[in-house]
Amino acid sequence: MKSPHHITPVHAGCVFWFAFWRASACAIIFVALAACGATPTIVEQRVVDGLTISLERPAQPIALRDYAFVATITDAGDQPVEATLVYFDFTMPQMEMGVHQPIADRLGPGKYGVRTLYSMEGDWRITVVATIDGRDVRAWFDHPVLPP
Ligand SMILES: [Cu+2]
Repeated sequence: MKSPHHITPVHAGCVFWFAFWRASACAIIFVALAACGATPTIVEQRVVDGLTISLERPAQPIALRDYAFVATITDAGDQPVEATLVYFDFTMPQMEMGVHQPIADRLGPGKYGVRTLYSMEGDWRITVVATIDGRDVRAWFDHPVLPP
């Protein structure tokens, strides 16, 4: 199976949905290429302590552009799980970067989002940190970011 990072976005007509799945190390990936003009996004899932944390992010992000990032937390019964605090920790595993940990807004049941940018190109890791019942649950998502 090809890496989702090597998939070329396809625009056929005005609305084109492309979905595939990959199961490896508890990860299921869905790619959705939405209506014309919208930034194609990718949703990746991680299972942590019986909870599923998914992150929707730009499919092929470019540095220094503003994007929406949305985390969704569900339990084993697929019900939304509320967190008292959710933040997104943006790091680069291969280098020391300034701390960038925007606190997410609650968008709905079990749904938390931020708008922010990647400060440079390269290999990034977004760690979603959710405080649930007094403990921190973490899920991380690695992906490359292209130069502006
Ligand atoms: Cu860097």
